[in-house]
Amino acid sequence: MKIGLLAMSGVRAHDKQLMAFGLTLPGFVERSKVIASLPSLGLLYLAAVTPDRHDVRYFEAEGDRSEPQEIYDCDLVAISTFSAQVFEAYAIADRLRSHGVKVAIGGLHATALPEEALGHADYVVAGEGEQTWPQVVRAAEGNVGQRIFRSKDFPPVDVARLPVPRFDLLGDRPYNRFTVQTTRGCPWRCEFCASTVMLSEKYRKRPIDQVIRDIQAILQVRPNAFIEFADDNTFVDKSWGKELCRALRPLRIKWFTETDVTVAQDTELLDLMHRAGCRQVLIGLESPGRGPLEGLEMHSNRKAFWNPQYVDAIHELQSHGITVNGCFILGLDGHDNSIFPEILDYSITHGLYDVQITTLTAFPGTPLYQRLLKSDRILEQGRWDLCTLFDVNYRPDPLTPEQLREGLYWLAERLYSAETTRLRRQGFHEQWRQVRPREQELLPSA
Ligand code: B12
Repeated sequence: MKIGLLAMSGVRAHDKQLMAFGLTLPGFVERSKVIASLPSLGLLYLAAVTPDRHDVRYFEAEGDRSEPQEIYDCDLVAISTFSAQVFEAYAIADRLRSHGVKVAIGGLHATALPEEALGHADYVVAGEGEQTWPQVVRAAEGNVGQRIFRSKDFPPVDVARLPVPRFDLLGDRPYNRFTVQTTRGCPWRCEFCASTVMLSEKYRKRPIDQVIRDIQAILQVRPNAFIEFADDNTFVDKSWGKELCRALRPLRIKWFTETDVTVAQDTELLDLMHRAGCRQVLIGLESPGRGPLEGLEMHSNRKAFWNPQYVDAIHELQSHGITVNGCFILGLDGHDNSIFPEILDYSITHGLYDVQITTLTAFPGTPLYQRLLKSDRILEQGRWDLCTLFDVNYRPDPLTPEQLREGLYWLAERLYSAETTRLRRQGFHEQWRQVRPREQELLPSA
């Protein structure tokens, strides 16, 4: 069979005012350009487990959100989608199916709402795809009718036996970053989180030699690739993290990852991370003060417990030459109008090199969604297209939706202005300069 893998690309937001000015600010544009061009790692894994007898091609939905014409030559198309662009994905699926192309849909949204997705697909996969996809392919070959495949009904995916994602399928598309996973999942459970924790309960670390093998495969197709670890939380296990960094160092790559604030407790790890090419860590700080963090991490209230470490952690990381991308969620319970100037001030005072502000978003399948639904706080049910992390689709407390929106504009305009960006980054350079003279060999080359 001819099999097409279709990724939805780009960044989304529906709020016109935000699009008109907020998202055009230099700091935001810079980050969206960086992230908008990532290929879909999930689909490249599916390609790698597709039986050899099939002809597999990778596609991306076009800039105008439609599918490329060549995809109509396929017998089966796998569409990977998050919530924000799921209606676009469904529309593409409907068009393909009306032309006789079989469609399979998977990814985080289909995992949360497989029955909904089955309204637009021949096959839906809930959960990880490595074990289920070959069965989907077999079902399509045998003309089996519509079906939901749930990964929990198959043997669990063994991350020690993952194949090399088929980076070679990407051709010469102009990606500036490539993703690799070193871990899957996260041992903590934040109420709002809709990442790979939804695919499997367990936190799993991959064998380090296989992570290196995958990066080498990327370097073969793009010798200067910047690597982004598509992990939820890389450095939970500090000794394993040190081994990972020791193995990464000879590759002389530069990389970015997402992790929690405890990474900063181990200065040996920070040294190794910098020497191994870590240029930025993204950390979910969520809120500058402790109050709104209470209860957010549901196992043992970790977010609130870690809050007093934030300032030292930012300083430790940045004085090791690793920039921090501090993420704040606007509209957590307890946030009032003072949260907007507080984040602005905090980001400048502590020299956050990059800052990400998003509005609290109730993704389907999350405990947050259940809680807000029960208390009648979702504004428009089923508006998955508003799950962009920028649009407001719930009643915050004590803010009104309008105040939250206005606050987001107010903060975005100031936080990402050229002047604030300069001030924030100056903070990083000062922290880094304090140690630089005795650490000459660690100087970041970019
Ligand atoms: C890389 C990334 C991107 C890339 C995506 C590239 C791509 N086309 O896949 C870019 C930068 C484009 C991106 C954009 C957005 N993203 Co993003 N992104 C991530 C990130 C960091 C990693 C995702 C990843 O690679 N996971 C690893 C792979 C292996 O897992 P996977 O894709 O889920 O695939 C597995 C299974 O789901 C399944 N599977 C997936 N698809 C299919 C299809 C079929 C047919 C089958 C059988 C199986 C299957 O099999 C795979 C292997 O097991 C996550 C955060 C995180 N740490 O996880 C956020 C995340 C996925 N993004 C998120 C969001 C909200 C967005 C945006 C909406 C932001 C915005 N305002 O625009 C946009 C969405 C628009 C879009 N085009 O998709 C949310 C999604 C939440 C949700 N449940 O919907 C996340 C979880 C971050 C968060 N803060 O919550 N993102």
